Amino acid sequence: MKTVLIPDIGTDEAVEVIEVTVSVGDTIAKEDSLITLESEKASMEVPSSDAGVVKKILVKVGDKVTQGTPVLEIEEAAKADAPKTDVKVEQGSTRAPVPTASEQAINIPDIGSDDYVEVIEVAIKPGDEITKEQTLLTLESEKASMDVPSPVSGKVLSVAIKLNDKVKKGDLMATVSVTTEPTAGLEHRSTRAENHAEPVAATTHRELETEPLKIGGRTYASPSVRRLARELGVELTQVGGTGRKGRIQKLDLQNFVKRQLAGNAPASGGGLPVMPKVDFTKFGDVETKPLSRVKKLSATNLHRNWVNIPHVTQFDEADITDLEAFRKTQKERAEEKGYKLTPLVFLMKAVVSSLKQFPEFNSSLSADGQELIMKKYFHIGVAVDTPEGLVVPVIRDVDKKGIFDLAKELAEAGNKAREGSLKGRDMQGSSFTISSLGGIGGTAFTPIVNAPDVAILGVSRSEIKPVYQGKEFVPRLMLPLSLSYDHRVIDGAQAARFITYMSALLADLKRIML
Ligand code: CAO
Repeated sequence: MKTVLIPDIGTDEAVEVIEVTVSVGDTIAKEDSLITLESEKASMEVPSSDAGVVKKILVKVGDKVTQGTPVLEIEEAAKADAPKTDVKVEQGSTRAPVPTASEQAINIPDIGSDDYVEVIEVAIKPGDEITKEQTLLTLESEKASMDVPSPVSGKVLSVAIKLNDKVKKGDLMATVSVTTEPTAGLEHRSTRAENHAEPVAATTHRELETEPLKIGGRTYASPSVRRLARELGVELTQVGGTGRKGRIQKLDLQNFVKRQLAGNAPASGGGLPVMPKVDFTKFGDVETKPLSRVKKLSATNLHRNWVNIPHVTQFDEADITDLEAFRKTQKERAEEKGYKLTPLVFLMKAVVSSLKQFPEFNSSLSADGQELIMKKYFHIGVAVDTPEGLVVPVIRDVDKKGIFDLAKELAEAGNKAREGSLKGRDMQGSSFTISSLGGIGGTAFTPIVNAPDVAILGVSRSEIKPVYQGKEFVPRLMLPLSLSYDHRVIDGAQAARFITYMSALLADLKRIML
């Protein structure tokens, strides 16, 4: 057994794990990406130093790691060469004329390698006013992308580097007329002051040359673009990249925001009213906590869905007295195998039967809103509550699976969600979503449609209620259902038929088991 450690990531500071890209049981090759890290200045993928089978994952999303932190335990495959961490040496760098004594030279900082690295974005031009820490350019090697921030504020006099140049530590980037005191530790020479930018974390972001950029898939963007996207609340998977290999550039992001504002602004102009900034300390003691990455991501999605989709929620109650009696007879069988048989698996089956009966509920609206894309598959998203926030793993082909298989898959997906080890693809491709709060409580709620789905079923806690059956009130176990739907696709009558059909199914054990 071998423990894979975090390699030198170019900084001693702890960096956050934002994605775990492997699972226990995966067979990995040397240099396969294991996790993604993100600091203030860099995002980076950590490649495996060895090949083998993953036996244990020792980090989770949200953990802070440094060089030497154990990532995985693997059972080693055949001994392989050490990973290649160097970038290719290509042509020499472009050099500019030596600046005059009144000018401040800014050089390429220590980038964690002595080799030449390509300039993939130049963010300044002569005449620009720049501030300290502003990104001047972005570099990219075979395995790393990094922003180079300015160590000073001032006015750019000349730019010594152009797009696609190959540069290395010490090369002149730009000359600046400095308006603030340069930072301590700058090199000064007799004829000029030479100013090295702060070293940024060297990254190991390896790009898959053959994989085109996909909506919902992996996005390529420099740390500064990622930061800007976060500040603007833009999900990068929504933005088309026009850079090399689909890389999202600052201009792409700006154009995306402009388009969104133009599209969403009401006829009267003005867009959505902005929330006021409130100083809560005026009212008492407060503590400010950062939102988790999962919370920030789900906040963006939920807000987008809330403002774009005209929601209506239809309520009903299903009589699950017989179903519950049956579940209790089967519960132990599932527990012997190590998982729980909850009402949720029966609901998944009932949902699929209802989707077959009412196919519009198993569709998506095309991006231009002109067509309905009818799905022939039945992949059900299940909202899972985790300490980091809400995630929605997708259980595939529910129509083809029995209740015990579904219970097992649901338990595995829930565990992965709580460990933070779900991969992007585990959360994609749903055709309908269930959000069950039945294990917690409450009588009803109005879930937000999980676009591009067109409907979502909210489930609350079942309760014994008196139900009038012909001559008398009879105690029955009633399950509250809340069906939210996109009113552009589904009419109220259809929704009422769907939920009535589903309630009837749940009340009839024989039909549901078929
Ligand atoms: N009525 C009564 N009891 C219910 C119930 C219901 N509708 N649903 C579940 N229960 C019971 C279960 O049977 C279980 O009891 P036992 O252990 O005695 O069998 C208990 O409640 C706990 O269930 P659970 O929550 O662990 O399991 P689940 O399969 O019902 O749900 C999961 C799994 C992952 C969906 C759930 O853990 C979860 O995270 N729910 C929150 C989802 C959420 O946050 N949604 C809001 C999103 S915002 O739209």
